[in-house]
Amino acid sequence: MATNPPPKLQVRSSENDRLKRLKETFISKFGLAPVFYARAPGRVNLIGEHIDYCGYAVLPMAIEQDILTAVSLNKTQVIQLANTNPLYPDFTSRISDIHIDKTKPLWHYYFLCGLKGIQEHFSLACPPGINCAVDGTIPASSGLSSSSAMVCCAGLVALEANKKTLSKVELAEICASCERYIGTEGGGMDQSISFLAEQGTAKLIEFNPVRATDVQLPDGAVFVIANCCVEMNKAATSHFNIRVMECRLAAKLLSKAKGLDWKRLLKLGDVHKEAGVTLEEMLATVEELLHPEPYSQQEICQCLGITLEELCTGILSQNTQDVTTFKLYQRAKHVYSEAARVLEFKDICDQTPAKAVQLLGELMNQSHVSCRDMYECSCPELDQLVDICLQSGAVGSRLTGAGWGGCTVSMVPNDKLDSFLSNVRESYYKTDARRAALETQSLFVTKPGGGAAVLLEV
Ligand code: ADP
Ligand code: NG1
Repeated sequence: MATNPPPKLQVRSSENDRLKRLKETFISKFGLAPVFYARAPGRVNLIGEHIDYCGYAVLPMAIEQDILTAVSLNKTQVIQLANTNPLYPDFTSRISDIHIDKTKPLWHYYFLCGLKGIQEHFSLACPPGINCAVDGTIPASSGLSSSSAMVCCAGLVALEANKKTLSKVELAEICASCERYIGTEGGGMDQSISFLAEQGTAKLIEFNPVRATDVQLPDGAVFVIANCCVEMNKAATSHFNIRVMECRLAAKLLSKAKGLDWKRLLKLGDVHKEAGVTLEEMLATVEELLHPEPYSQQEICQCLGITLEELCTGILSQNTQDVTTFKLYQRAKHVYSEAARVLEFKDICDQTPAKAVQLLGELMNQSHVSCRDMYECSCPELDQLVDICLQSGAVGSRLTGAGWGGCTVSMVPNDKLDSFLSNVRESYYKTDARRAALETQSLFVTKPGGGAAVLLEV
């Protein structure tokens, strides 16, 4: 029996409107009642952006919005998916014919990632067929991890359908790996918090192996999410993977220049560990060994003593092989400085000095500037929204998640919350008809929510 598996909670669909509606959808689609439900939450990352895939700790919390599924099994070994959102068409396939196309991220591929991850983990020769209706409340492609919530929920559905058990940590690790079937080279933050979250506390998530430590956020302020209403689908573009590859190349160049085993090392965090120095010293090393001008493929090959063919097939991902220049200095500076900010944030939360809220806000602001200027993962709408949030009374505001669109997270003193919300509404949402239509789901206060669970009707 696995230790610390996701909980199985008892529910009554008659007392929960959303479950009731989902149950009705399920019955109308499949002609029978679901045998269990599963949910996995999205998350907001408070600080530590684009560093999980470099091996560094991040500091997210689960949000209330989630992917909720109703499930029954079938003996025909068919996977049948339906969705309450008409944007996402029904899908049917034989369970043995699972196919995930990296070039076109259709919604059901995220579900299939989770399913495939569990089937492969247990080498399941003859898994049962699954009927599943999905209902999601996380704004998609907005940095709140709707895709990982889908993968995690599907992983949990497959686990329960096959009567297997795994710990939350094992599930997080499997789901982080299997989401890569869709083509994005993510780091594991989203899947870890989706399984390991607990109501009332943010978490410091560390990797290799995955560990989660409670972080009590200070009284006196709340976190507010605001969506800039620009969507950025990570798997449909190469923005995200280019950054992962730039970090990988920076790790290789730095480790080669330092006489480390550069062929084995893939992450900036591993270079740091092997060098055995502080993060400040790593920042100085970046200044000394990398240059701010972009590196061409040729220069990288020269530095590493490899051919173009070896660079493309041995190091770069499929969708980054055509990229001609890479900014290594800027990306490494962001990663090492952001890793230090996460640790400072955690220390302040632990020690709660008198000015805790102010100090945390400053770290969030520094994080946004670094994401914007060094990592170049912001966009004009996000920058405008961050400015408006700060002018409206937030002590700190930053983009959250992958960026290039999506949400900001702001830390707002309790006594400024009402004026903050009405100012942001007026200055950002009411100025544009499309944004105004999306406002209610785009601007909201959030509190640390609980993690993924199987729900059983009593
Ligand atoms: P995010 O930052 O939210 O993880 P991604 O661009 O990585 O954004 O993934 C968004 C994709 O996840 C959507 O395009 C869709 O394919 C899938 N997705 C998200 N929410 C749902 C949902 N409720 N139902 C079906 N698919 C969803
Ligand atoms: P979102 O915001 O869900 O696109 C992505 C990655 C994370 C992390 C953040 C940036 C995936 C599944 N998620 O999150 O691992 O790298 O960007 O901090 O790739």
